[in-house]
Amino acid sequence: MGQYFGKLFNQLVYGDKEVRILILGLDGAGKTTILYRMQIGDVVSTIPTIGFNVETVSYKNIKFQVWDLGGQTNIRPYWRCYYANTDAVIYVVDSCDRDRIGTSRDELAAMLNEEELRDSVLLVFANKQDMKGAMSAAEVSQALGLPRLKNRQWGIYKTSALKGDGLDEGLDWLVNAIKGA
Ligand SMILES: Nc1nc2c(ncn2[C@@H]2O[C@H](COP(=O)(O)OP(=O)(O)OP(=O)(O)O)[C@@H](O)[C@H]2O)c(=O)[nH]1
Ligand SMILES: [Mg+2]
Repeated sequence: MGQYFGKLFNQLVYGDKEVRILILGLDGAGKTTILYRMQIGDVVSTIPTIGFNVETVSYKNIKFQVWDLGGQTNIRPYWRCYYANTDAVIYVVDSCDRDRIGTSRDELAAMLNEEELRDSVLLVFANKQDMKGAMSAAEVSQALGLPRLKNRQWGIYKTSALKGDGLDEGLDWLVNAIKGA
C-alpha cells in the first residue's frame, strides 16, 4: 500500500522526469567515488575527473540523474554550465583538507549566489570521516557558513565514501527535502 502511494506520489509530482542532482566540490573530495557508491554500491578506483560523469541512480522509487563534475581549479568555472533545472546539489568536502576549506566555502558561496540554483536543495557531505583528524560535521558546517544561509533548505551528513557510511542517511534527507520543496 505504502509502495503504491509512493509510486503514485512520484508519478504525480515528477511524471517521468528524473530528479536532477549535481555533485560538486573541490578536486579530490570524493565526488566520483560517491557517484559510483550510489550507483553500484561499491568503491571504484577513480582518476581526477576532467569534464563530467553522469549516471542514472534509482533510490527509494525515485530516479536521480546524477552529474558528477570535475573539481580542479581550472575546470570549476564550467560548473555553471550545468546549473539549469537542478533540483539538488550534493556538495562534497574532504573533511581532512583544512587548508582548503576556505576555498571550498568560497566556491560554495559563489555557486549558491547563482539565480539558476535559487530553488535547489543543498546536501553537504563531510566526507573522509574514516581518516584521522577529520573535521566534525559541526566544524565543516561552521567553516562553510551553513548556519548563515538564508532561503535555502540544507542538510549536512558525515560520510565515508570508502566505507559507505552516511550516504543513505544523507540521501534519505534529500528525498524528503525534495518532496517537501
Ligand atoms: N579515506 C577516504 N578516501 C576517500 C573517500 N572518498 C574518496 N576517497 C579517495 O579520495 C581520492 C579522490 O576521490 P575522487 O572520488 O576521485 O575525487 P573527486 O572529488 O571526484 O575529484 P575530481 O574528479 O578531481 O574533482 C580517491 O583516492 C578516493 O579513493 C573517503 O571517504 N575516505
Ligand atoms: Mg571526480
